[in-house]
Amino acid sequence: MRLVLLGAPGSGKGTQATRLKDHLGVPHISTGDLLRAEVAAGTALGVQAKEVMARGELVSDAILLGMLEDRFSRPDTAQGFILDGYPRNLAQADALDALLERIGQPVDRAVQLDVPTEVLVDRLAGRASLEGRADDTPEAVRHRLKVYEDATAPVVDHFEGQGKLVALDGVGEVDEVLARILSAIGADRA
Ligand code: B4P
Repeated sequence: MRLVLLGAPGSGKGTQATRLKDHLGVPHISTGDLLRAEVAAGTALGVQAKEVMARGELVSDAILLGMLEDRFSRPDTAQGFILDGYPRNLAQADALDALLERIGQPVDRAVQLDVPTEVLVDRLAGRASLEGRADDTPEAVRHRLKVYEDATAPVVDHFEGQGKLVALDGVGEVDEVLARILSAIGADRA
């Protein structure tokens, strides 16, 4: 299964991907986690990304594509993958299509998690108080939601045009949302 998870910040992409990887037996590739690992390791890329992420803006497409090409060169992606956090704009969507076509691993399904803004804001405020992530401050969250509306929402149409989109209600207990995703991708019958 080659799956892309779409949705606004706080919609549950990372939360669901962590669980889906165990159900599907494929790696979870989170561009947010890859970037945070670079920041934590203090690499040149991490130093560049740190301030951009803290402001809630998108890190440059070139950096993201380089990171993704590296990740997809590892053999574990041959069995499939769950991609979480990418693509975040139409240029990234086109770059992803080209990369996956080159390695013969096209996306099977893109799952969009729909969650109202007030729920997103509540969830991210909850994470801010628990984890203190630099980009979960109220100001950065407002900006991330705007970036999502402006740059990322059109990516949904990109996958819809390819007939690969599944849009789901992302509100509810984590296990309820997981069950909806598994059912929608036909992975609940194993
Ligand atoms: P991400 O790490 O992708 O952050 P995110 O959008 O907040 O999603 P995440 O997956 O972490 O959160 P989730 O909704 O699961 O990106 C962070 C930053 O990295 C970006 O702003 C950008 O700067 C940079 N970046 C990443 N990818 C990039 C790209 N492709 N291009 C450019 N820049 C990029 O969870 C949020 C909270 O909700 C959690 O506390 C969770 O516990 C809670 N939650 C989840 N599901 C719930 C449920 N059903 N009920 C209640 N709470 C729930």
